[in-house]
Amino acid sequence: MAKTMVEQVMEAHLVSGELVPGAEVGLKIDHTLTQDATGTLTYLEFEAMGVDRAQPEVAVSYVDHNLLQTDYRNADDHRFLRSIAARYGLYFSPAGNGICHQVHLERFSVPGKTLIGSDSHTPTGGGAGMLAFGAGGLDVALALAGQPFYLVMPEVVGINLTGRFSPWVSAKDVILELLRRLTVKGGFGKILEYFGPALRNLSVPERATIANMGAELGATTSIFPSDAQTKKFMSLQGRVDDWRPLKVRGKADYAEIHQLDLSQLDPLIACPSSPDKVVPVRQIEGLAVEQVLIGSCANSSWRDLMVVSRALKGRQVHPRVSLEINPGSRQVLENLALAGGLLPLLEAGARIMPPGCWGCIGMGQAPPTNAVSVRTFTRNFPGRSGTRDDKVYLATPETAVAAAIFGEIADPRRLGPYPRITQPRYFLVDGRHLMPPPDSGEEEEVIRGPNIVPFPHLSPLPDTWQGKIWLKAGDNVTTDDILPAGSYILPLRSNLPAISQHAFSRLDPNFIKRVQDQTALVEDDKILKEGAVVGGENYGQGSSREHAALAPRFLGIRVKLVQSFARIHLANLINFGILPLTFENPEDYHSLQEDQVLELPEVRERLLKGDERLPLYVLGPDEEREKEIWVKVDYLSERQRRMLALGGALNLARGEE
Ligand code: MIC
Ligand code: SF4
Repeated sequence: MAKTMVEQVMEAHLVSGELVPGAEVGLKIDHTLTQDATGTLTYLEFEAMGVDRAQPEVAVSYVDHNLLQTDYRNADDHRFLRSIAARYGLYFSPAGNGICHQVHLERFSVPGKTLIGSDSHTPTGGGAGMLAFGAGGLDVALALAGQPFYLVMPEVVGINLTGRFSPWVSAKDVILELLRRLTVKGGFGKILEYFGPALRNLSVPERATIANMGAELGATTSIFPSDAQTKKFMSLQGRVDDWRPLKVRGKADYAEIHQLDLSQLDPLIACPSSPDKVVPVRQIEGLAVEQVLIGSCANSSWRDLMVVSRALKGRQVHPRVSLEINPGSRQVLENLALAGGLLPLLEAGARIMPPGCWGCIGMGQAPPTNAVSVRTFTRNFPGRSGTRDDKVYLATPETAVAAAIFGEIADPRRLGPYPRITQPRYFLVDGRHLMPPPDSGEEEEVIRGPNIVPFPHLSPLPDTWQGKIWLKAGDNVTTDDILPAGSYILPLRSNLPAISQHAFSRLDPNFIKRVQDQTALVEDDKILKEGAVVGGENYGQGSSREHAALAPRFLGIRVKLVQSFARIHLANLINFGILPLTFENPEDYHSLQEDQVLELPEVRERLLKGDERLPLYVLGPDEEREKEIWVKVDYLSERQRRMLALGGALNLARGEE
């Protein structure tokens, strides 16, 4: 059997472990990226490691998320990131350059290289044949310090793409179809490897759209071959020398194979409020729409905006609709202008934002109350837009522009002849705004604003742990539920004590008050100083933000007991010394309630010994053991067990005992 592309790239980067699904592997990392909302904490962690210069071949710090500067805080973060890049030898991409994934694809992607980024959509690079992972900031900080990236070896799943898109169907429909079939947890523990005859006609930006939203499936990452299309993309970027081939030479042994015929796809749309609630657009046609947003790292390439522009040419945006365009990068915007794509957008009544994430993470662009908002974005988790009870639908640029023109959800085929967009023969490439690292950073001063608070010391795990269940949640809890983003909370990303006050506010607006009341009441009572959260399946899906692990930890949550975890969140919990436990018998979930007191006897010793299952007791009013439950920790490596015992990865990296 031939090697999968994943095996080929992993073998070339393997530092430790074996490529056996379920085993821990350590990989050498060639590129790192951060964005501003996760980057400040990442660099505070990196600084705490005492390394003088960033070690990867390419390390880039992007500013694309926290673009509203309503006071000094986001602006201070941007300045801090610029100074850190100069001090430690990173590229710096300032506000206005574009979304990290789009810019990285354009300016830095190299087939066959490894990339980790402190953002869950880092797999976008898989569109250009990179093996690219979303990770917590601490994992990125460790890679910056030259350490390997550790992950549990996933299964490699093949996706065979055949056929050609029919008019008004495009790349986002492929991933929406996979979300419809497999759901938001269908990709867990898997890497999706794409192949098949359809790739001949699929450009790198289209592949990147598909790879990007593998994150919504919960997949570890996604990868496409590097072929003639990739070479064409890289020559348009003026980087043909960076091109190298990557393909399977023969028949690979995939764990499973999914068939997808592009010609059979209809325009699809994900309904509120989960990316897997996918239906054909025609099923919900006629629903009045008030906002249409086009952009995000999934759909803001030159092709995406050109198709919108062509569809709008000579037409007007419906008076009920606010159409807003968020270009993926300065390069996209420049080339859109060059190809005559900007004027039809302006004439039709669209609002053009500077390149960046904007409303995708609730940084402005919140929809009105009760309004339907159609977006080409990645996620529509409840309230993420900034408006409570929002109604956000996710679709292709084609379906989005149809909604903007008709003022209702409409099958884009109603728009008539399809303006197929082919890649231009020439692309304007201007790298002046990406700041390369200076030769030496020793003289550079790191500039910190008052909102940038140093990283706290995390306490080690006690021998026996006791604590209360502070929250019981259901299935598919997102990191937006655990720690919301949006324009009010994002400026607190560099200030852990402040941002912690918003933990779980979506699930229970009284959470903080409840925790504070309890801990204040019984200052000296060890039982109530720490807490646990109980959850269902796919706990922690969504963003890579490590704040969603760290803020609860800061408040005293040391234990998370759930039916299953999402990958990046699990890694983040371990990095910050939170015990990630799963039920041996998932039914036990139903027997636990908020305010019950739990005990994990001799948990530290059992963990370090390598026990795969642990006893957990529910305690009665006099600390008597009322009920025994068995919980699992069989997925933890020896390295992770040490981290948990010490209270987190930084304590391990600092050599604490
Ligand atoms: C997201 O799309 O949820 C984000 C905002 O890009 C996050 C990162 C963050 O929370 O800063 C992600 O996807 O990892
Ligand atoms: Fe930015 Fe949205 Fe992409 Fe996250 S998903 S990186 S917020 S555009």
